[in-house]
Amino acid sequence: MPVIQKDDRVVLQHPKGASAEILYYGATVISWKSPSATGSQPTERLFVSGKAALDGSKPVRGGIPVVFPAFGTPTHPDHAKLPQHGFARNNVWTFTSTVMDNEAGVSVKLSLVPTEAIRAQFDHPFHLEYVVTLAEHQLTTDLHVQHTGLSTTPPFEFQALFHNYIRAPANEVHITPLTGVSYYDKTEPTEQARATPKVENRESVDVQKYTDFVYENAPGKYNITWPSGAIEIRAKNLKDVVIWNPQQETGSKIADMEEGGWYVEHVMTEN
Ligand code: TA6
Repeated sequence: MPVIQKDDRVVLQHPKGASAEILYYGATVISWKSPSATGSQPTERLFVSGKAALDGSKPVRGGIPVVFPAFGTPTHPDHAKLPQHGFARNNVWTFTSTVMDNEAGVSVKLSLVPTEAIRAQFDHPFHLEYVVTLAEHQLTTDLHVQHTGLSTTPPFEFQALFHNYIRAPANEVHITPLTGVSYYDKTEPTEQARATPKVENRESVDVQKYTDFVYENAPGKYNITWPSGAIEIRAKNLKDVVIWNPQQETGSKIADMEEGGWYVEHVMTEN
């Protein structure tokens, strides 16, 4: 099962048809195709906007951007110089190695270490290693964050998440199980309302309206279903989950967001 290194990306191919493409820029998975049933034609599982930049000029609008060390607009004093969603998604990672290449699957490792530009935004000793593993019907993404300083070097705080853009008809999806989970509604008009926790009382969550909900201490295993498909997301050591769909109201204000019913669902953790 080849691992094909190209100028700007690495392509993983599975003998039973699945494939994945990872841009070195942002270590962004920009394609994951897998067969619904063994032997069927592989289907693209991720959404990448037709207006997305893939040339490293800006974070990719779609796929699976890696968000580190801050989620959203930085609030921690240490993160004051960081861009929205941190620097992992807008820096070029290094292809480190092929980790596995056999019948079970193919797996590659990419890494990111502080450059001068990163240190100017985040002056802490770290080493990120990102392992992406493609099996016949599954894609696994593992982010390893290492503090590389001496024992006397102060620790650093971070948030990390996978900002998954799932290819699904936004107006027909249902996400479970989130009933009873506390969440913050970022679509609320005032800061106070956005900071006031709510409790999800619906049996399943849809994204037919503009949705930007941060669920805390969520189950860690999510079923996303729609009339013609489904996907399951399992999150390990990622205690929160964000459900975001800009819909037309907000999506039209995002320059590189393609019109049409897409939504993003991603999982995150606070560390
Ligand atoms: O994950 C949801 C979110 O935080 C939204 O609030 C929206 O900002 C989205 O991420 C996309 O952010 P971006 O910086 O990629 O435009």
